[in-house]
Formats: sequence, structure tokens, C-alpha cells
Amino acid sequence: LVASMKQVDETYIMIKPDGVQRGLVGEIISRFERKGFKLTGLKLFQCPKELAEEHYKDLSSKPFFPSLIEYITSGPVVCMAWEGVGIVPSARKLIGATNPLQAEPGTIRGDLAVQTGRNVVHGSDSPENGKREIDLWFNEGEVIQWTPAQAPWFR
Ligand code: RTP
Repeated sequence: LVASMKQVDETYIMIKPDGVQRGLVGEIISRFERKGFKLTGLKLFQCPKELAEEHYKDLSSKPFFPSLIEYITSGPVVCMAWEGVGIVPSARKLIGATNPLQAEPGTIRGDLAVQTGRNVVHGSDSPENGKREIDLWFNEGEVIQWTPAQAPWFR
């Protein structure tokens, strides 16, 4: 099948403070690169409380909301925009279940995380939220639509 005929979506992936502090940035980025997705945005960022609250606003009534906001703002995160065919469900498959106890080995959380409250990475749950979250976390000009040159590395 011709890939260009398929719908390309974008998703917001974020390495949470525990992932950064444990030195898992390269490992996590690698998994998305090796899968074949295209990186279109990347930055290290100290998230202000207001942004964390906006990002997780659907969870604001949950008992764990204050500790979730404290966790996400406890140190820098790595914000990423990625694109590809079927990327939203595919990225969530690579990430694994929210609770690392339920996450299969081979997934990021299954291999690298222990607790729900320290589950190292976030991935958007729908293409609409992918767009919303990329707009929320990135400023204009920080997300780049690019096309690779054809095999320039051996010319
Ligand atoms: P994420 O948004 O981070 O990709 O996670 P998710 O969709 O897998 O899970 P969601 O239900 O949206 O929860 C967002 C994040 O909140 C924290 N959480 N803590 N019971 C708890 O203590 C609890 N439940 C959720 C996790 O960090 C989860 O990823």
C-alpha cells in the first residue's frame, strides 16, 4: 500500500520528570525513531503549574490531581511532537498501559517503570488531543514540517 495515501496524524509525547532524571531521554526517543515515526518538535522544558493544570484539566476532579501536578512540575520534561500513519494508537501501544504493573514487557512503561504515579512518559489519546496538546506545549515556529533528502549521507 502507498503510505502517502494514508492519513498521517500527529501526537504529543512527553518524557515526564522521572524519565529525564533517570537518564531515559535517549532510550525513549530511540524507540519512537526506530519505529519509523518522524520527529517534528523537541525541547527540554520546565512546566509551569498553570500549563500542567490545563494539560490535565479532564482529571481535575480526581483525588490524585494535586500530586499529578506536583509530579509533572517537579523538574524539566522533554516535549515532543511526532507524526506518522496511525501514530496516536501506535504510540500508546509503544508506551504501554497507564499502570506499569499492567504494561506488557517490551513497552516503555513495561520495561522501564514501576508505579502509575511515576510512569515516565505521556502520549495523546486521540488525534484531536494530539493537535490540542502540541498547540498547548509548543510556541509558533517550534514545530517543523520537514522532508528528508534522498540518501544524502553517502553522496
Ligand atoms: P498520560 O496522559 O500520562 O499518557 O497517561 P494515560 O492517558 O495513560 O492516563 P490518564 O488516565 O490520562 O492519567 C494521566 C496520568 O495521571 C497519573 N495518574 N495517577 N491513580 C493514580 O494515582 C493515577 N492515575 C493516573 C499518571 O501519571 C497518568 O499517566
